[in-house]
Amino acid sequence: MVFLSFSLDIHTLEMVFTVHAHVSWLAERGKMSLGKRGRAEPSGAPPMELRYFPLLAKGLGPALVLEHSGLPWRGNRDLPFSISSHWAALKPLTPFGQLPLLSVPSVGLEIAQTTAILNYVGRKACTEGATDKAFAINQMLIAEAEDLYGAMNKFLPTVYKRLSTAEVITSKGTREDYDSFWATLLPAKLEKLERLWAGPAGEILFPPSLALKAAGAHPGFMTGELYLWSMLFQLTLVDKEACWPSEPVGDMGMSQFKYESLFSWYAVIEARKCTQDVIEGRSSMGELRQYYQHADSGGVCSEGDERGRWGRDLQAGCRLDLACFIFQSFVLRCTKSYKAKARRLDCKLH
Ligand SMILES: N[C@@H](CCC(=O)N[C@@H](CS)C(=O)NCC(=O)O)C(=O)O
Repeated sequence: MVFLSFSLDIHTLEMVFTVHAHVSWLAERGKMSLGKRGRAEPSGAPPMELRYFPLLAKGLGPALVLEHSGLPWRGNRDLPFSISSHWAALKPLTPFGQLPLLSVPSVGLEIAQTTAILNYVGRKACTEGATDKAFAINQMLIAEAEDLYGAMNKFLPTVYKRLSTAEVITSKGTREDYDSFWATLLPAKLEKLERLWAGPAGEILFPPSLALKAAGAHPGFMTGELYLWSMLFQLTLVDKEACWPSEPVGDMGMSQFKYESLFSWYAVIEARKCTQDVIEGRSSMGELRQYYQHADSGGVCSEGDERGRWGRDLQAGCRLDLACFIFQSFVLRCTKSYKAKARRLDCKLH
């Protein structure tokens, strides 16, 4: 609420700030004229390709970073890539047998590991932080987003896996662990981010003027910001109130978000068209479905109950794998017996 009312005053304030302030802020932040000034491929080079399961999980961050980069890219929808038709054949060709995978056909590069993908695109698009300070903060945010993901993976159920119970042990914690994630672990992390936003990160993440910030004059976002945002967005989908609690201010019955700076930043990124296109399924990546679920939601295990493995679509992929394996074994046996026969014949002839 505070954020919204604040943005109304902005146009008056905006006049006060000089072009110089804006330009130096752009320089600090990492520039979003991107490909043009960055390390982009020559025009006409084939676009980068991002493949992932049709889920938010670790697909949202790279898709956001690509969409915000302004560089040409193609994702699941336009490649096309689907689990049932392509994953089984692709898996053994990927560096670590996992997705996401970013292919750069112009240089014959296959990049696995989300953080490597983010850093590669950041370097290409000059969104990895232009100064040493911005670069360091960007890396901190990437690492913190990874830590958050690790915690989500441990404590939140998904469309494929439920929490552990007395009867069923999964790789997830129990309901008690789930509750303490929201009550203790996450707030501790959000408080630290809020502190960071008010300090050194804030200097870089926000323009020198509040006016520019609230007027939506952000030219773009660093990769670490977008990756961190992708985790906060997924947490917000699971439990918005727990992520963004309000607290009373003054005696007038007013309230504001507890993590005010963090939330303002979150809301600015959310409002961006590039962001909306990705989360609404309009980007080249197509639809990315919610992966992490509220413990009480009907979405838990709605895609399959693999208790440690991936679900429905992948099972189809695995069945395909098995069929290929049986077929290959058969061919191998035929080849072996043919070779043996040929050897015997060979011996007879000599
Ligand atoms: N550390 C890797 C983890 C990648 C990962 O766990 N990928 C999962 C989906 S999120 C996967 O490919 N699972 C399917 C499989 O292992 O066959 C990263 O950040 O990219």
